[in-house]
Amino acid sequence: MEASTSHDAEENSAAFYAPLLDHREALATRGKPVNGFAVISASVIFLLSLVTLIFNQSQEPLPTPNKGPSPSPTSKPASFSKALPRGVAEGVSSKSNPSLLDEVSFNWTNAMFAWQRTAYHFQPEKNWMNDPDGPLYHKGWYHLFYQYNPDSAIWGNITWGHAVSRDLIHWLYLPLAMVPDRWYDINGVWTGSATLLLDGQIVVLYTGSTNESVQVQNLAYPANLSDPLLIDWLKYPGNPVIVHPTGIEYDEFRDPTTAWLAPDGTWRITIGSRFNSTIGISLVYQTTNFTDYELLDGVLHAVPGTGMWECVDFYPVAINGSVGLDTSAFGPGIKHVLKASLDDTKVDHYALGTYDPVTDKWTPDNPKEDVGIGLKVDYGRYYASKTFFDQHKQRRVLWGWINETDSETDDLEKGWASVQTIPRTVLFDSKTGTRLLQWPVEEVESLRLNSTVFKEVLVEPGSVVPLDIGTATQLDILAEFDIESLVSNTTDEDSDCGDGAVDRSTFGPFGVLVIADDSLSELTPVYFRPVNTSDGSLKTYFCADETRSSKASDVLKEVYGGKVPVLDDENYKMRVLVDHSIVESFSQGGRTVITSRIYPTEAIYGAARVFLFNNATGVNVKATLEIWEVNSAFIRPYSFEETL
Ligand code: DQQ
Repeated sequence: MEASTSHDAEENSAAFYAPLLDHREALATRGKPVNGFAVISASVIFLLSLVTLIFNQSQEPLPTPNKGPSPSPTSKPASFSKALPRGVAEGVSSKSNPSLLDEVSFNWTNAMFAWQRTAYHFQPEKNWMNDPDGPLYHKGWYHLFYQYNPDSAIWGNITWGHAVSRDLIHWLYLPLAMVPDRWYDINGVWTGSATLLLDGQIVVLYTGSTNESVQVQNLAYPANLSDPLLIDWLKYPGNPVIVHPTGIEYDEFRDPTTAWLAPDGTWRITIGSRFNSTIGISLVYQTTNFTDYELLDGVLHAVPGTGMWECVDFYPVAINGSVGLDTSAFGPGIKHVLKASLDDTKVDHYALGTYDPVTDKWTPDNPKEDVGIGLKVDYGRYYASKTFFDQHKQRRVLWGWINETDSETDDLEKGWASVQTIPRTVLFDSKTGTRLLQWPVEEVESLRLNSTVFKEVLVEPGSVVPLDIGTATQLDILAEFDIESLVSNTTDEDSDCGDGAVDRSTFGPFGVLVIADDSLSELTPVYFRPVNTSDGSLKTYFCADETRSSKASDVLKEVYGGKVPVLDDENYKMRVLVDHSIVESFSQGGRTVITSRIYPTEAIYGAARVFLFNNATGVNVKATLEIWEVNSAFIRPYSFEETL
């Protein structure tokens, strides 16, 4: 259902932007209980704090990349002629890949496009989706809202799509929760978060892009809390509840977080922004009633050089514990995770640190691994992630958006764009003490069908071993690799993931090839690359190589990866979820995770296979695997006639 329409012509008349450019006037216009002096002081203190902060079995080696001629060219349709990525002009991160403009279009068939749709990941029936919004659990149902264009497979006209699930796997599409129908969100009901209050109420804060593309924060709530499906949503008549403060650009102020209750009994939220063109920051607001807010001095955190922070997420994790924590949890034995989605690079970064609820500042454990310059949530195609505390199962669950890496023209042709990752539980990695662990929610295992076990399969240097498992487009793969060194005292250059899986070194790469055809003309390697560096340290990289995933040239194909700690008593372990065009790969229990977005043209339907490979020059690999075929999830529209 759409949001309430009870207001209002009067609000529309107030849709001019002088107030929004000046925090004081805006507050006066809206009659907020804050005096001008307090606001000026707050803005000055805020700016000063920022300034202070700145200063302070086949024996064939793996084939090399196909650099041969591309498939037959076709001319580019006129609709694909924009040079700027979509979204940027509207004041948001890019939502298309114009870098593909110069590539030769592939002759895609409907069968190829149809195969790309996933079977057990969440995606709308049709059209465009981006960020996950306001995930929550209410009266037996998981709710997922998402940035959605109901009219087309490209970004624009952004509404809140809505779906519910009993188990985070099977989903029912519901009517749109909120549409752009007010002056303060007419250019888009953008990203936001939900908070469950102590008395059982639910509030949502979201960014509205106004009729002049100014970013403001708005309040909404369910019309009927006793409805488990939360079908109807109301927008607060006094919206917007927060406008950008002095010193912050009108189009760099978005994506409010879930609120947390501070020890003083008042609520806090944080909102990402940018200061002085280059410094990524997160502002903190205090509220008691969710309609009136006070900007607190300074910022939660800032990192020079990281640019605009979108979709900030801030939450506690238990240092020793196997359960997730409520967003307001605080005290000994707890660390806080700060995550920002970097507009400049389209990468989600996080860091672990300590939150001081008195000063409302967060300090990273390791400043060298600060937000935006250290760990990535996911090293692949992944953005705008958001967690929520699942009070039903006492766990923190993470959602992330997998954007397309093909052209808009192809998305329009397919009629849909984007997928959400399998929801993941998030825990602190007490073994390393420096990372999070992400793991697919346990419910995904309910989709496992028959499995095949392979024990200690020997994979010699330079070899590829087929694994006979039948249909290989929907898989859950658990693999463990033991390596036996054939050389001594060898060191290699530390070259991260190298130039992909064909780049051989002494100890790697080795791993699996998924969505590969028999002739290995298309394949996606997921692999480890251990390196004995000259300084005596052993490092391991976990990587996914998309460069030969498709014969088409009009899709982005990256080598993704990052370092993964492999402790002395551990083997190399990976879990790989294959779902048609999505491959989600987890190493060492989820210390390093990579999502791949691939568009094969031949390794599809019955032609898709799985192989082991070892492209190291100096190790034998013994691989033990269990591979499940994975059922499709039921994801369909909700019928109001049915009884749930
Ligand atoms: N997507 C939303 C914004 C957010 C961006 C707009 C991140 O609120 O900053 O669709 O992908």
